[in-house]
Amino acid sequence: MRNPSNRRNFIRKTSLGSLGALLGAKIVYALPEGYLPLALHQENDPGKLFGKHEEMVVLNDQPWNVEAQAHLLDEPVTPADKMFIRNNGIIPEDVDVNSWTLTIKGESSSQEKTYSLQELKTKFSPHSYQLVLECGGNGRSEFYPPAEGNQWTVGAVSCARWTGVRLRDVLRDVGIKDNAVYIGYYGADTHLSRDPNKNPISRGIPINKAMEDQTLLAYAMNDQDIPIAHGHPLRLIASGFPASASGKWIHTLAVRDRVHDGEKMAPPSYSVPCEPVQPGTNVANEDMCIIEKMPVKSLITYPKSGAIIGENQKLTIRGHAWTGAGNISKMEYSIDFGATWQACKLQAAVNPYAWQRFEAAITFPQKGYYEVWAKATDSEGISQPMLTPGWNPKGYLNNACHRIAVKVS
Ligand SMILES: Nc1nc2c(c(=O)[nH]1)N[C@H]1C(S)=C(S)[C@@H](COP(=O)(O)O)O[C@H]1N2
Ligand SMILES: [Mo]
Repeated sequence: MRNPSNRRNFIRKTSLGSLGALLGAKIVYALPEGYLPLALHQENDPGKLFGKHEEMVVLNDQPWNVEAQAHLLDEPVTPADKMFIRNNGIIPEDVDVNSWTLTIKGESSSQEKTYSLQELKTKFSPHSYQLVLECGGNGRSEFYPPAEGNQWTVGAVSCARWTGVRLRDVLRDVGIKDNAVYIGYYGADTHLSRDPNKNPISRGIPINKAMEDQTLLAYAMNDQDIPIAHGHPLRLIASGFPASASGKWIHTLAVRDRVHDGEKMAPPSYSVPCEPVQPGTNVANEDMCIIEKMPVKSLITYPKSGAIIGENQKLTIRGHAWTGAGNISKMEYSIDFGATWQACKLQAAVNPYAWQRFEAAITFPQKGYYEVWAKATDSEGISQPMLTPGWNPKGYLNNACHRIAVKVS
């Protein structure tokens, strides 16, 4: 495993001679004390550190928060290099697969039980699903007044193929009490303050979500070990909920007799006003509700916004649509700012909580500038709004229609 922070310490302690060796060339003039040759400043490059695609956008590097752009998400299964990274703390540095364990405990667990990774993999049957993970704050940059936090545009969403064991199977093996209402997770990442007694985040899911077929303790992504930035060697996957419920680097799960009370579980974190409020309102925590189901949403992943086509040429657009429960029943596009809508071809989901591919061939009436808007409707009959919906203090759940610019010339 790559280990950026050990590397940094090594560089700090090392002599000019060995820095030269790292560079592959002699450093001719002495560097001032504490200076690092620019050529070695790759610590802030998510491409080199995490193998991310060069068009991924860094929103923050302390902690790492990196988003995709719409056109990078065109593949049906998101590859690791185009998957957004959202961290609240510092990525664990020394992950040893051989000694990693998962402990299940908590007041509503019938016993405390610890499994090695090997035990999890051999004792329970494996299941693979393509599962959408979308950060609750995806689209935050559109809210006004603005909300603090990472200014995600549209790229904090992915749909990879996750493999693991069902959380339900493990919970049944341990035994849970009748009064169990919530599962809380604990991961191995470090709080930004480096205080070992603080968790960067410790959220969870209600027991009925924990019992679903697609709720996994995953040890593989796209048929490989999970990349370190995404939770290697074990993460919870609870698709349909904000991705903050899908804890990375999981070593402990607590079966709780109340809503889990870990870091960033209680309002205002990952919560919205229970009743709509006017933009800019100060909302008391007791008037906020924890987000569960994510809303209906879609993304045009081809072409990239700004496409230019010739007159009389048809434009094929495609993308994905998803929703927090049920499925997408209708997908439409508009080239006249929503005055009229046309149907897109829509594929069924390969499994619950996978995104669904849509496609359309568009004819434009004459030369000019157009915007193509896409709108999904889910099986509950709920559609995406054209405008940024329900302002909320922390800027969550923006599921407004995505749009791209097209010029016909
Ligand atoms: N241990 C741990 N799990 C975590 C987080 C974290 O900071 N630490 N961030 C959460 C949030 S807010 C999101 S959106 C997803 C992001 O998953 P990804 O980085 O694999 O895309 O992980 C979630 N799980
Ligand atoms: Mo998130």
